[in-house]
Amino acid sequence: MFNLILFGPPGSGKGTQSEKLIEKFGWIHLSTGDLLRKEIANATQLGLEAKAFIDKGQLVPDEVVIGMIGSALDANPNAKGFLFDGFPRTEAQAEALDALLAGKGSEITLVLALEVGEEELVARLLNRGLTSSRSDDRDENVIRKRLQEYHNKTAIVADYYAKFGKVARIKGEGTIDDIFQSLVAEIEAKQPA
Ligand code: B4P
Repeated sequence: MFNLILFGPPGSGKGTQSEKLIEKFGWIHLSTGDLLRKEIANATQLGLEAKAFIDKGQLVPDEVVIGMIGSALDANPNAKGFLFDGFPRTEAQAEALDALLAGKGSEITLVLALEVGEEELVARLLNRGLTSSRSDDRDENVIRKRLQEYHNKTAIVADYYAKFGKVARIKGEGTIDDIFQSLVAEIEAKQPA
């Protein structure tokens, strides 16, 4: 089983590249952002609680997202691989993911970390906010809070996996297709096509 984490700050292209990668490799796409937005759209109790954090640019509590990922893994017992998009976002989430995968006799294969400059990230997210229904993309203060959360709590996740030699850093600026080709090259080096 190939288990890929697509890592990077908000707006680095995780969602964009994930769609292309799952089409090419046929893995199950697990985006905690998408799962949370589905709960919000369905007005569930979990969704209402998550919305309060997301609208302030804060991370949702670990136990909520870990529970969601655990259920999604159990729901796909025959997957040939998983693409984790926007998860893990804290060291506690990374440890929980490792334990969940170990329980299934598996592990993280590769972490691809997209690197994009801060002002480019803000510009991309504000631009998406003009057309999407995402409330967290409309206010520059909320976007900057998300970036601060990333620096304070999420950036260390790449260091955590680097200790195991699993991280490749990819330049996330340029055309979507060029970045996609760089990601594919790293994946195929681990798993010949
Ligand atoms: P996410 O849904 O994960 O959203 P995101 O970090 O903003 O990135 P996304 O993947 O959507 O954007 P992308 O870079 O593809 O999280 C939203 C919120 O949910 C978080 O703030 C948090 O509150 C909560 N949450 C989610 N997971 C959590 C977890 N594990 N723990 C706790 N809380 C969690 O794209 C951005 C824009 O850039 C798009 O408009 C795209 O078109 C554009 N773009 C992409 N590539 C480009 C390129 N090469 N050039 C120009 N533009 C590009």
